[in-house]
Amino acid sequence: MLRRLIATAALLTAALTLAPPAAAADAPLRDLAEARGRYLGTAVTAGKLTGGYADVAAAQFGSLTPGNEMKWGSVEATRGTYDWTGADRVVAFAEAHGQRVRGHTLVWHSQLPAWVTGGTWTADRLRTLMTDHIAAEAGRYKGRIDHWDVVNEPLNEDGTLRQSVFGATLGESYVADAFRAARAADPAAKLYLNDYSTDAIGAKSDGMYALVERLLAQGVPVDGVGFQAHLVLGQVPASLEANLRRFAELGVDVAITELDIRMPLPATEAKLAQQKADYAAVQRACLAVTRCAGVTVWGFTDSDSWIPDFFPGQGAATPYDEALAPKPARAGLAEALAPDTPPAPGVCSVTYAVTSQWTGGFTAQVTVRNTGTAPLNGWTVRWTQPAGQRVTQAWNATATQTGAEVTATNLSYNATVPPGGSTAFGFNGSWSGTNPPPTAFACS
Ligand code: 9MR
Repeated sequence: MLRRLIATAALLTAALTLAPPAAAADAPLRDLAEARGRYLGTAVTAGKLTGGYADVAAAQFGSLTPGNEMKWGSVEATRGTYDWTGADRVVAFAEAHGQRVRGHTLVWHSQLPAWVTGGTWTADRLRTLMTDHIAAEAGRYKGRIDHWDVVNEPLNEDGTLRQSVFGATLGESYVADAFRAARAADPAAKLYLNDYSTDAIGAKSDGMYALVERLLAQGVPVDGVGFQAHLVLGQVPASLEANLRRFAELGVDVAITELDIRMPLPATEAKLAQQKADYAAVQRACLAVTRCAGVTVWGFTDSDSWIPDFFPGQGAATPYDEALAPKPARAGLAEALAPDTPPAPGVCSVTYAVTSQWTGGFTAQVTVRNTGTAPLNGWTVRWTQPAGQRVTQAWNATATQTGAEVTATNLSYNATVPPGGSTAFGFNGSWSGTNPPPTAFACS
């Protein structure tokens, strides 16, 4: 048979990039989170749970936290007189919409009734007041609360015990007593220790870590640690994920409990884009740690955020604007929660060359190059024969042809192609008339 080398080989490239599923951005955040085995929650204000506010809260979030309604000062402003109106409303709303509730909070130095802060208490008396309060509140909602923030903000910035009325009067033992009382009142609830400025690895989170270690060593029923994550634009701590992980490795769950990301007003497109990246980074840090149960935003709309009151000149800290329109931050959460893309990003290119041609026959070499950043674990190249050519024999790949369509897949030994690497396969084909190269390749 006469073989003739073709001097000019036909070279073609084709690349295919897999895009994230288009539907993910529009899906309710609560469903996206649920599909990843987590919850996405929000703090709410009971009195606002009507109209559009209620619609977004119900549709988008799988967990609700009463922003203020379960605090001691809200439920027992007058000693012995309980007002559960706001708390009941949030719990009933959540139950009506298939949502969980994070109870917030049983023991905190702030938003206490004046009669507690103004009183003079012996250690025994204060301890009993505290455990009675826990029994009353956690008991009322027994079986209906997913997580309880049992003790909120127990630490100073340097990681030592805050000298609140509880810390100063009772020492660290109040934390253990609070958890034991909460377990007795509602055995099904996961019991959390919650604080702010513990998001990064540092003095305060080291103090929290040591506290949790001591509590667990004493058999105190601490189930989880909450990281409030009241963050500043562009300053998601680089150590957030590692910090969550080290607590998880102690044997407790972790959660982001009060996420908001504030910016100097006015909000600009650039600041909102940064905020989107920041929200996504926090969500991803939680997803990266198996024991991170979920993320709660501290208010889902800028119209219901504490930031402008506490940080004059700052705001726009939540994922929805004041008119309940989703901001880029909402898309950041959705994108981070979108279903996992396949491990190989499917980015490859194809080079095709006819290396020899003779009357009625030809040999071609096809090179698959991985242009992505992750290994290709198996590959498929598809093309259409433009002029009736037929593949008669292939090597280094399995090639099948149906009509004009050819599909070539890897063999076991050349399935993996590292980033930047390539692999080649060849085939013999038949032709008549002309033998033009395929015009495009799909590679995945
Ligand atoms: O969102 C709450 C706001 O409405 C109250 O005015 C404020 C009073 O301190 O508390 C806010 O919530 C806090 C939460 O209970 C504990 N972590 C810090 C939160 C922001 O201050």
